[in-house]
Amino acid sequence: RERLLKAPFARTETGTFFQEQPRIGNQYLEDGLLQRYLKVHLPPKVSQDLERFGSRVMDEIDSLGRECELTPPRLQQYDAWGRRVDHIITCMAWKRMKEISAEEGLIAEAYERRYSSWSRVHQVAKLYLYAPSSGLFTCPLAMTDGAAKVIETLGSLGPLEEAFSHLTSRDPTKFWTSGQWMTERKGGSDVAGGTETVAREQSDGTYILHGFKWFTSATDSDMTLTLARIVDARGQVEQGSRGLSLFYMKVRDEEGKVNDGIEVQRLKEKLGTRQVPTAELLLDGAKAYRISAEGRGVASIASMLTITRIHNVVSAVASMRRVINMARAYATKRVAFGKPIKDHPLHTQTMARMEVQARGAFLLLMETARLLGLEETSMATEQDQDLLRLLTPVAKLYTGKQAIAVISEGLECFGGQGYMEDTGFAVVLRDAQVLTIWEGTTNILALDVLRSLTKSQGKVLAAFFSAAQKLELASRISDLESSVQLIQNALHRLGQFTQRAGSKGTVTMQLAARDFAYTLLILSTTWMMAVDKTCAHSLLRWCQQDLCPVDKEERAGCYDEAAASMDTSFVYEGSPILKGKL
Ligand code: UCC
Ligand code: FAD
Repeated sequence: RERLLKAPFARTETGTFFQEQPRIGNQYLEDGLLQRYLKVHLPPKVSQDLERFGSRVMDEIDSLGRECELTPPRLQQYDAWGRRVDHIITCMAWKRMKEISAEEGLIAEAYERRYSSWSRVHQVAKLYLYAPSSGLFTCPLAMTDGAAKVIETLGSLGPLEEAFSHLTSRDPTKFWTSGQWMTERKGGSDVAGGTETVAREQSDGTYILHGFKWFTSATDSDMTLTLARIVDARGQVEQGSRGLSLFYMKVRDEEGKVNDGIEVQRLKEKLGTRQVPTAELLLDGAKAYRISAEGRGVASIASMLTITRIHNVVSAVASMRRVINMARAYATKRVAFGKPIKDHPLHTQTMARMEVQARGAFLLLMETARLLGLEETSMATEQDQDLLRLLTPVAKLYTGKQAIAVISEGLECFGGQGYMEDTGFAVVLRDAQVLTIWEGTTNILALDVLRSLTKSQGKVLAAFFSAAQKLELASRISDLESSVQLIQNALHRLGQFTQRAGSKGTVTMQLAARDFAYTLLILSTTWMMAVDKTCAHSLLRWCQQDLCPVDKEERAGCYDEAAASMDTSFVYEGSPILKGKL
């Protein structure tokens, strides 16, 4: 007879320890800096609204956001009987996000202006709580906000009146989202060189568009703004920026069916942002309304770019904050070498370095939103407007880079679990990578900073130096004397650089553009930290970095024309280009 020592059908034993999971709390209540900022500037009603919304994000929205990631959109091109339908199928959670966005007034808040110039800050604070749990519904919201802004700027006449009321509605049954179709196969940065889409005027004053839009995010949207070249009576189009006009187009009919004249070629297969349906679209006779003067397309869509770039900053800052908050929760639960990892000073130092980046970026975001609010309520001084023009590209380009670095470090705070798909952290890193690409790459935004300087004939830079006087506040705090000294010194070096730069050629200026933008960002963050007196520790830490990289690089000869040709030999060593084959 056989003697059984163990039951033949027992469960496998995998041990008794299971790590307690870090959970999302009310992100408003966990954010001391946000609370302090709002309490200073906005009535208590706003704090109450955000506390309530923080609970809603925690209890309802966060799991919907996860569902959006796990149930990505798909494209059904044909029905069972072979008819072309181009149906973009999104999950219930994504649809629910649209309703929630309307209910919470995530766009409406900015246009109702209940809190006058501070309405933008209120809206941005809400988006900041929402973004990391939104399943990237913030992407269509950014473009919706941008479209509303363009319409408000141009004047909501004719069909735009209806569009504006839908875009800014709090009624989920009426709320519309918008797309922003600027990129074609030939180029997304160089829109003027890349746009091949043509527009033919019809007898009723509308246009039909023919072209191929290479990237169109949130293609489930109700409408879009897009660029095209008008064909004149001789069948000619004007090339370059001056040939581009801006058009408004309804994307689907009342039943949600894609309009005739729009064919969805395919959905993009992306590294991240998989929650968002991003498609390639063929426009083959799509009906549209011209909404800018002829040839003023780029200039007219610029106000949309300002808004979407600020939304990009919201996403960058919010995802840094979320990863840090989750890492904070984890550090109290995870034990290593006999104690919670929060009690290992090196781990806390790592988190402090992330924290200072997130705080700096947060203050910059709020300052940009404040300036935007002033501009929209006609309360901005000329200096405020110039500063807004400067800070928008600077903040977009820098916070995108910060977010990738901080989130990457943040994942490491969870050890191997940070790398696992099902913990939900991997998606945050994947999604952050796009922040430096869409709405203008880092270099394109750095060049936009130069554009703002040239176009304003230096007024924008004067506004920057004038705002730097806020540092006075910090100089009165004795602990900060040495930091203020470092900052003043860096400002002086920057001033000297800009004087020298006036006599330099285009190549030098382009080579310096990125470091110049970084310098402006690093220095403007210092006075924002100085204004918030509770940020003394942040300021001390922030000042430990090189405060004027553009000066250092220039002294090292990095912007000389000779450096450009050396870079070419260095980068393309071994490439056919240097062997004269290309
Ligand atoms: O990526 C996209 C959507 C992604 C999904 C949404 C995500 C939102 C964030 C959500 C977070 C979750 S949509 C595609 C975005 N594409 C870009 O950003 C394009 C990048 N390229 C540029 O930014 C270029 O600099 C261009 C295309 C804007 C300009 O190129 P040009 O042809 O060289 O332009 P010009 O000739 O220099 O400028 C034409 C006019 C000028 O005005 P005028 O004619 O009055 O002198 C410029 O001053 O446009 C004006 N302008 C601006 N004005 C150009 N840029 C600006 C600006 N930033 N602000 C004000
Ligand atoms: P390119 O312009 O070819 O740039 C390639 C590289 O060259 C970049 O590193 C760039 O910085 C660099 N470069 C180019 N010119 C210069 C210069 N003068 N000096 C220095 N460096 C330079 N677009 C839309 O219109 N609507 C959308 O909804 C949309 N959704 C998107 C969604 C996703 C997920 C992604 C990834 C992109 C989306 N885009 C959308 C497109 C996006 O805006 C473009 O990809 C972006 O603007 C860059 O354009 P490009 O891809 O043509 O790159």
